Parts: sequence; structure tokens; C-alpha cells
Amino acid sequence: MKKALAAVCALGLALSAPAFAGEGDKTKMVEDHLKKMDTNGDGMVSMEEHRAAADKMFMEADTNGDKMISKEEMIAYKAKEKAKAGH
Ligand SMILES: [Ca+2]
Ligand SMILES: [Ca+2]
Repeated sequence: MKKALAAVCALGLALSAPAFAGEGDKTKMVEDHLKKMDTNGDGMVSMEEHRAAADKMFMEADTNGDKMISKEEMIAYKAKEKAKAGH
């Protein structure tokens, strides 16, 4: 469980991590990420679920589909995530 949560945090940071969010927001953010990744709804993120979420994130960021994320694509992705989060 602890391990799964650490993975969630890592992906959360990799995604967009609002730098100015308070502690409460951070907890909520982790919960949101967990909910997003927990596709079978058992309250935990399995390795498969985490991998699927990471793959999805990669594909979303790789806008030209060359299986590589350039600095520009990463910046665009982060901006998109930030806009989605409403910050
Ligand atoms: Ca699960
Ligand atoms: Ca690319």
C-alpha cells in the first residue's frame, strides 16, 4: 500500500504538481491521481494500473507520435495539465 502510494506521488510529480498548492490540495491531488489510476476501483494502484496510467500520460504528451517526448512536448503537456487542473 505504501509502495503504491509512493508511485502515485511520483507520477503526480511527473504530471504537473502545482508548485503553489497547499498541503490540503496536495492530499486531494494524490487522491485524484489515485482515483484516476485505480481503474478497477479497489482503492489501490497496482503495477499494471500505474503502468497503464504512465503509458497514457506518455502517449498524451507525445503529440507527434514518434514514441519520444521532446522538451517542447513536455512543456506543452505540462501546460495542458496545468490548464486542466484549473490553476
Ligand atoms: Ca486498483
Ligand atoms: Ca514526440
